[in-house]
Amino acid sequence: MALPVHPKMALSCATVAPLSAARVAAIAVTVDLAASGPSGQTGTATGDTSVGTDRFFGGVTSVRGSGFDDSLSGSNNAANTAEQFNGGAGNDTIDGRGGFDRVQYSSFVDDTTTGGVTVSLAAGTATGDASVGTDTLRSVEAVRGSNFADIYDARNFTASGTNAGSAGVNANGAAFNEFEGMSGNDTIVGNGNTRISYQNATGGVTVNLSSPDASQTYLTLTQTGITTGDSSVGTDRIYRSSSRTSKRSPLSATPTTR
Ligand SMILES: [Ca+2]
Ligand SMILES: [Ca+2]
Ligand SMILES: [Ca+2]
Repeated sequence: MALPVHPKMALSCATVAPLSAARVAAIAVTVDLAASGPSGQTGTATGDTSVGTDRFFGGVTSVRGSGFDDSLSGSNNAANTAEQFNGGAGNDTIDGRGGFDRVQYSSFVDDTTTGGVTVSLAAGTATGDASVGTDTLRSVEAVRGSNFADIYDARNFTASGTNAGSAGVNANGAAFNEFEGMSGNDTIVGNGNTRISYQNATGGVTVNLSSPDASQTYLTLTQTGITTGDSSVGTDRIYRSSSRTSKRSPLSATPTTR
């Protein structure tokens, strides 16, 4: 026989952690991973009575927002670490602050992203269907896409501008960034310091950064490279601005450990 759950207990369980609370929040949440306070507090999460005011004391590096318009802010995390943000539905504002910060649109656990996402990294915008909304990105350097066909455009992504990268720049001033397309046939435009990632693929991938195909276009760009893999990857096409004079690949081959 199932034991009755006291309403107070149910509410308490739902408000223990900002990560789980966000799933049941009735209104947007504001999470700040750098809201220091008494007794060593390192961050806070606030919302309506479905969330309360949660304080945490270190060790929080990932945030899952509510289905509403959330405000999620990171900290100045150290080199070779990453902070991760999953805004969910709603028009979210995500500010990674310093360090390497990733927004996620993948359906890793029980997320419900139902369509592809279009990311303009320099402009700091990520748009999708109602399961994604229109998100504002600030100091965000990495995107984990949806399991659908995403568009990732990192052209003109530098250490200054609307969405400024804070994980280093190369000699041309292009800020380091990363895109992991997950499933779906994704479209990728690098900035000359872009890493493409397949770390969650369920099989090997074949990447050819020099595979031009004039029949494949994105806006005014033609394909310069391609990745193929199993259903966890799809066929991802890589493009480079036709106005570029450099023969450099738009994608970085420099291994890093972020
Ligand atoms: Ca949200
Ligand atoms: Ca950060
Ligand atoms: Ca994808």
